[in-house]
Amino acid sequence: MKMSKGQIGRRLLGLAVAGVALVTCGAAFAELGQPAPWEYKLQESGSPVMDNITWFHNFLFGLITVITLFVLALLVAVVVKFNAKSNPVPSKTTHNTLIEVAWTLIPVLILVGIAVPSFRLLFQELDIPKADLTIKVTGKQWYWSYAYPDNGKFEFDSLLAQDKQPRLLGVDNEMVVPVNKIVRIQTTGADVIHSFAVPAFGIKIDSIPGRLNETWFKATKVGMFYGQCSELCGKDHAFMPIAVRVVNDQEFAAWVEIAKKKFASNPANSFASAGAAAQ
Ligand SMILES: [Cu+2]
Repeated sequence: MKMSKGQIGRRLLGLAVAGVALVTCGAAFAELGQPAPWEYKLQESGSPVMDNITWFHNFLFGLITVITLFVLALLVAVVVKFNAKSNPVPSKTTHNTLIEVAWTLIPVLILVGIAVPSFRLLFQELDIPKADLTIKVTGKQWYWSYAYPDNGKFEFDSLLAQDKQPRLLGVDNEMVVPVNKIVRIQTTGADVIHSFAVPAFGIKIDSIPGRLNETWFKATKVGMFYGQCSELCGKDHAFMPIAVRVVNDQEFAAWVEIAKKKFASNPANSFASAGAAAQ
């Protein structure tokens, strides 16, 4: 079957329209704070860092699409115009100063254009602003412990709850944080290396025994946000989810009061055991 140029053009246009439709409909698959069926994009953002990660991802994706199509067009032009049949007497040209300067300079400019937002994002992730609240996260085989040293000093374990939804993400005791507050996460490992990751906040940081790593997030939406341990840490690596409940200030204060009492005698509570040892 031979297609005219017009037909090819129309087909390409159709493909492009279908692609754009797919990308726009992708929003329908997104679910705040957790993965969704048929999702193929980043999770919906719930923090300023993730806003920038999403922007940077889309920017690079657009750029690489344009570059790939450009290279494809050049290859097609070479194949069609310069094959032995349509171009029996090849040109003997070996140099073209203008083109050589251009194909050196333009990629350099593109890389500089990528480097600027890339470094800006790196600094935003690594330069921790003044925190409103610090939570110490300890990765253990195979669950997490959360300590709140600023808010009445309590610590508790967070284990996978088999009967809770979403499946394999629900836990017995969620981490609770106030909305629009800067939360500093300090993390370490109690046994092996784990990794504390919550996609919607744009954080992923190794929890290493004997080291204290830091990261931060500012949750900008209330709701539940889920993550998982992201470093292979043993047989139940897949069963130590992270569940973060983002609430308003009053709800957070109320939860702190309840948690202080509830976890006061918790054997996991390092503050309690430190107090007991001192007596
Ligand atoms: Cu782990």
